[in-house]
Amino acid sequence: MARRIIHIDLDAFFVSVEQRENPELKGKPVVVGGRPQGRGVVASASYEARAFGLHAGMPLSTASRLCPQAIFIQGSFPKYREASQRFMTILADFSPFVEPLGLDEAYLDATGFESIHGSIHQMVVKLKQRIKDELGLCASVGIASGKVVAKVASELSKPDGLLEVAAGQERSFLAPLPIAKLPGIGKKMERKLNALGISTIGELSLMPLSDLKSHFGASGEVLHRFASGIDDREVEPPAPAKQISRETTFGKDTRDHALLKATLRYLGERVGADLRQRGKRTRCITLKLRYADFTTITRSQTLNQAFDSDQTIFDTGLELLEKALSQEKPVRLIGIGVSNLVESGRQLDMLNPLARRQEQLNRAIDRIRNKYGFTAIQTGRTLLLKDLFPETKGGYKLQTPSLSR
Ligand code: TTP
Ligand code: MG
Repeated sequence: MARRIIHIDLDAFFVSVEQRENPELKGKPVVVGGRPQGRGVVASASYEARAFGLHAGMPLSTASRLCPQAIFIQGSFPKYREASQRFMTILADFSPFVEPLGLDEAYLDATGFESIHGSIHQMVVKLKQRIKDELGLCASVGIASGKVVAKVASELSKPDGLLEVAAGQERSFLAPLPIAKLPGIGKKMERKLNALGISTIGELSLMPLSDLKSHFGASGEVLHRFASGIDDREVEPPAPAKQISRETTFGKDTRDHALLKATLRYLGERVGADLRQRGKRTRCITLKLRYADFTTITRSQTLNQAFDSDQTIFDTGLELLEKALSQEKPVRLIGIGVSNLVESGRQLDMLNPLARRQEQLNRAIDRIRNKYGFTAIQTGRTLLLKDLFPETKGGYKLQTPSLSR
């Protein structure tokens, strides 16, 4: 059966999330990436801003010179991560074979799904509509027999596009396009190929394989296949997480033990929620501290029984923290993680009434948080963060958005 591979990518992702929240920004040149006086670069530019030559990676100072009327927004990563998770959840409703590539992009294998939706085209129309209705975002999609052609097609169809390349048309679809459109060809390779007189993908596909290999080594062969529209790489869903962690850097280095413990409790609860959502338990807790002088330590503890309760994550983390704090150096970063994950066979703790009650409590808290937001219910320990950080539905907006995985 001919494969049908979908590549999907959200349009101007960070900017579109901001526009959804603030409709006044719609139809205007908008840049996410910080203040124009700052030293940062453009992360995402609206299509109106792109008309002025703005693009991702451009220094903000250049961007504001080229387009002084652009609206610059600092952006908020947790918000984008939440939108990304919801995007991936919608994709999972359409195919069990989803390979995410970063936050706003994925491959789906839809081979054989015509029978469910009428056609793959129809399937994608429904998919795009759900993303619009539920997320208020636009996606562009390419459909082809392999990943490379699907990706080129979605890129070419932007914004709000849908482009299907029929089986057998891969080579002729790619042929007229400039070589820079082929994934894997960076600036350096483009210059080298241009110097060899190659400017289109069609010309590249006609280059003798031996020439390509002598210029580019092993990648010459891949280049040859991709330029000819041949790509039989599978869509690979990600391997399950081996560890889950969250960390944050403080706005100011701190020796405040109450703040350190409250932050540890909060980060531990985030880890616990993630752990339970994945249906896992852990046996190993790791604490990470980075001091003001940038020395970093990690301390781990392995327990006899696998567990998934916030209380045990925190109690173990706190024990490790208290030992580490004897060092009296100001702390720059704190993090907590769990590893050694196992599937949570339910009823592990049926004989232990305290563990059973903790489990029930955690599930009740998870349900409330999923419905009303993370900070809707809090333990006494984390209340102190209320005065320090703004709250969002996803949780506290910490000083640095580096709640990492
Ligand atoms: P992209 O999909 O490359 O860009 P985009 O979604 O803004 O625009 P489009 O797809 O319509 O061309 O990247 C997705 C997000 O990743 C983007 O919104 C912001 C972030 N990003 C950066 O932070 N830095 C970068 O250099 C790039 C390319 C993206
Ligand atoms: Mg995008």
